[in-house]
Amino acid sequence: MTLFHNAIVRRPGRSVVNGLSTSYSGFPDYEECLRQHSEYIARLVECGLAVRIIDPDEEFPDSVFIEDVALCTSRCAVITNPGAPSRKGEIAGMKNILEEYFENIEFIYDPGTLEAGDIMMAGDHFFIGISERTNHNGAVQLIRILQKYGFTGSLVPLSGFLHLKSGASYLENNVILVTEELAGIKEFESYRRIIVPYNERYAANSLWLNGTVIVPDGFPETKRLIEETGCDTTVTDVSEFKKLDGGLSCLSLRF
Ligand code: CIR
Repeated sequence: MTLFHNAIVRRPGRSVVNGLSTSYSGFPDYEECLRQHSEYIARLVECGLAVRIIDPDEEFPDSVFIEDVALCTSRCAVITNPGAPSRKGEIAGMKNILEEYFENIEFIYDPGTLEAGDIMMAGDHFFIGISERTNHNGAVQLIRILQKYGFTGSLVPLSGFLHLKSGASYLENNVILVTEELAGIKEFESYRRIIVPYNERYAANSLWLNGTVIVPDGFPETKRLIEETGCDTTVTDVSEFKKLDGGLSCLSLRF
């Protein structure tokens, strides 16, 4: 079972209201984003993580979704190459920060693109979603890096999801929380799958941290299903980030 000790989060800037979105639920409110972000940090702390908070980067509206710019494993960190043109510059500065925690830092290079929301870690295996943001070249580069450190990786072709973890989360102990669409895929066959009801599919992005699962607020059936697996749950409201297609995991790097 993976234990998590650290998290890195980036405060939302005022520009967050201009983040990428395919949702028609309106612009997020900046003050409410800040409030929800603070609440999210409190949940991480309650799960036993030391949280490093980095300053907002106004130049990049989506930079609060820090998960996408790096993969942090127990043996190395990988700085990604975001597929969204407006997000590429978010990786600046990440090397300096991650060097404080990791001896080994790797990179994904053009023409490969990769956003770490597409990577689901399940022990020493990493599932990599092929999406509009992560291409085959980026995924293959990552698999080679992972193999260098004794890990394995495999591809999960996606359609209809921004990222793999928009539709699936690993809850440790061989359990995957998953949407109906992804529940039947061959790659997940050997796992116990907990299927999120269609009207709660946003909650497929929940976060297992040291025995507790953080669930987005407002998805009671998913919360109940997770509790049935024996995990504790806690909720946090991320409704403002949902307006930007962001889920719980997107808001932090955890290792
Ligand atoms: C984007 O479209 O890139 C952001 N508005 C949302 C990113 C969400 N990140 C994630 O699921 N890991």
